[in-house]
Amino acid sequence: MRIDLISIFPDYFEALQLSLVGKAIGSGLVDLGVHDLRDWTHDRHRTVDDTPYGGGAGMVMKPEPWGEALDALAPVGGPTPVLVVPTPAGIPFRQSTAIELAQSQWLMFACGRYEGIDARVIDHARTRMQVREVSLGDYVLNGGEVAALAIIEAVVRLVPGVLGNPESLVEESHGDEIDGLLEYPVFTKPASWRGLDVPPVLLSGHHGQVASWRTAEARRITAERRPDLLKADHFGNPIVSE
Ligand code: JD8
Repeated sequence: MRIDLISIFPDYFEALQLSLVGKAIGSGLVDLGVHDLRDWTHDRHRTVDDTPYGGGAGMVMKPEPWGEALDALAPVGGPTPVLVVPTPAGIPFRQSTAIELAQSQWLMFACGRYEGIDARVIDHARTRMQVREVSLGDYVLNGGEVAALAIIEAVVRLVPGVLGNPESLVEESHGDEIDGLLEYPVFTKPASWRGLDVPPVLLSGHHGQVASWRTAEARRITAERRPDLLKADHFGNPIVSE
């Protein structure tokens, strides 16, 4: 998978060289390109922003540098990426979005700052490539970089060959494979720590009982913290025990 990132803070993405994504880059499963938007400015102040039409606080990112950057990185007539644009006005990013994006061969992230990117940049890009405006969640960040980092981690770990043991994908929270419940609690040695003991069923070796305990715990925690994830009955009430 090819991933390109465009930002005025390219150093933000040094973190991608670490851990699982770093290994995926090292093994060639992921080909990463990080680009400074200012490389597509032509004035000595390398200006990327200007005042908003219609007034209002803050500054807006100018369309020209973005247009030139996208033309340079995805030349017209050539193969096109899926342009991923993090924005608080985007469609919520979910595990299902990550699974969809992981099918793509080429992702390009347009990371905005200030009050956002001139809307014509996205309208123009839509004329020649798939564009996904996504939001990481209902809170305000100062730019798209952190969202891009989270989205890339969620997507790259789904790329075949990246996860050492793809089995671990099967049981995950929000995983579409199983029932979309939240994670059950996990434990490791020692069996007793500061007077706190691991639930005996987990030491029993009785796989059936362990599985039942884990499912019951996953349901309990989901009902407590995310009833919206639970299947609802005809009246819309969450179905906790099946
Ligand atoms: C991109 C500029 C800052 C946003 C004025 C603060 C995503 N879940 C999310 N929250 N915030 C973002 C996000 C924020 C961004 C940009 C994404 C580009 N900003 C702006 C509008 C209000 N400032 C996000 N994904």
